[in-house]
Amino acid sequence: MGDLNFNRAIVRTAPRAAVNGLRAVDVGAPNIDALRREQDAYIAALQSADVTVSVLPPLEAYPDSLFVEDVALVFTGAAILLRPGAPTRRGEAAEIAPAVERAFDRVLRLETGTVEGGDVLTTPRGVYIGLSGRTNAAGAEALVALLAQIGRPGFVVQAPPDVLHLKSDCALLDEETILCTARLAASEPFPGFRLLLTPEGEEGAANALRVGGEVFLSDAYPRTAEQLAAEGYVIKPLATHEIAKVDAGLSCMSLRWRDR
Ligand code: CIR
Repeated sequence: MGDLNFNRAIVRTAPRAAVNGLRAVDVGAPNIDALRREQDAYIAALQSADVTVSVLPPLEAYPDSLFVEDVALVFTGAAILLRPGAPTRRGEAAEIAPAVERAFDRVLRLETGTVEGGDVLTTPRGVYIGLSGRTNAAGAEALVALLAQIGRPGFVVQAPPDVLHLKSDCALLDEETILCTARLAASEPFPGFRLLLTPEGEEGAANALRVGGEVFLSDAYPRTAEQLAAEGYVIKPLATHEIAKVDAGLSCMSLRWRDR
């Protein structure tokens, strides 16, 4: 199933400027060496899940450019270049375009509004687009039209207030199950899916990532790990201490797809 069994990924090495990444609340700058160690462990985890990873060079002009998920959507056979809502990130889409064009024969472009990939949850039943401070209605509607061109139904939902992205609060665990915060689940955005709710106080765990047979989960959330293990999921704990200081989690550091 191509939406979980990825075998290709694109990542971008964190620039030194990542210490100046955008953050809603300043709890101090990340340590760049420690942040790169977290990124290296993430890349190694993808590789050990049999994902071939292309590593792009760092972009010092774009502090948040390691979060490649936000600038494009990738599917088996097609990709869509997005328009990030954060003004300091807008230029990142053009920077990733050559790598996306090398990897995909078919590349569509969002031409209006804003959408960041962190607001887009791809499932086998459809692609959920969360309205947020970064993704607006014009962008979401234009994206639904582009998704229709590649045979994917798109659904516009609302991200909870005060979260960065829709996927700050949810992750696809398998074809029918979504890990979700209670505050997102309250708006019933994913009809027909089984929802597993993150324990109170562990909302950040929802930015998890299913890769092959494993669920990449931040090691900061032991109760969620226990809950998912009890459900039969195999957990791959990964450190997110430094990237969390710039509001990031595990989905945001890669573009992932199955190439056939
Ligand atoms: C930003 O605010 O854009 C970055 N500091 C964090 C982006 C995280 N992206 C994601 O979760 N998809």
